[in-house]
Amino acid sequence: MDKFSPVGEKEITRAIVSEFTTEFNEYVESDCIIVGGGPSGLVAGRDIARAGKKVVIIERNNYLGGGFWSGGYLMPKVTVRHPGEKLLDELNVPYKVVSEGLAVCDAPYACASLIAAACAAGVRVFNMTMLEDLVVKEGKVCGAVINWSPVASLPRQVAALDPVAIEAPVLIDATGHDASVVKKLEQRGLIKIKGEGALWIEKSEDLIVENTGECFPGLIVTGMAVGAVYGLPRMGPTFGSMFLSGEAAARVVLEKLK
Ligand code: 48F
Repeated sequence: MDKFSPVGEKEITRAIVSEFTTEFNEYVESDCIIVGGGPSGLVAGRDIARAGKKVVIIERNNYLGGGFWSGGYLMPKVTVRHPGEKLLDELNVPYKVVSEGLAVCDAPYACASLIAAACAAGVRVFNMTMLEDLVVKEGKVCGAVINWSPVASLPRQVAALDPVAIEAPVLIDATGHDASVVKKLEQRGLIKIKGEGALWIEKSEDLIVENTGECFPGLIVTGMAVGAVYGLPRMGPTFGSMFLSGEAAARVVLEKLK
């Protein structure tokens, strides 16, 4: 049996620190910052990176995928209404067509495949990183104020640790139902969030894709955050529009970066 190389603690620590800081330094300025690594953010990131742009996802958890790991009701089966299965085909994720226009697949298989596709395309990820605020200059969003998630959630009197900021000419709010990025603008009276409507699957998916786009100069909204911002009906445990909305967000970003 092969023996492990005689590498010890200091080499391992240096490898982590130097690789991370080199990459962080490089991505302090990027073409696009995506906040939220759920299905819509991952699809958007994959397409933007594939176009050769520098894109970073900031994610408050230590894992990507958001609500994509489970289908609904603690059951890891993802439903996708037509034409959303196109993405499953691209990712080579097996699925079953259970009725006309409705496909079902395994959530962990689909989620892991999408994460792998985004990483393979060149998306960088800062995990355990929370968006605390936005950089807004001359009426345009142009950066994200970030902190480590555990620090950001501590009370101010315990950890008055200043965050840092990273810059990009365009940001995406892919934070799901919370619309956490747009909320930062609302707190300053710069935009009004309507809040998600009641569940209506047949209506919501098309509306989410149609309304995906720039909601404030420099800020694109995608995925369930679109529903929250524009008061669209919730769509429940189905994911096709998350994929198509992510693709639509990427197209808007690439057009703006031209
Ligand atoms: O919630 P999430 O999966 O958003 P999505 O891409 O997809 C929604 C579906 O998963 C599901 C649904 C469709 O059936 O209704 O809910 O719209 O992923 C959002 C990600 O954003 C992260 C959060 O941890 C999650 O991984 N996030 C939210 N707020 C912040 C954040 C923040 N302030 N900073 C960093 N990450």
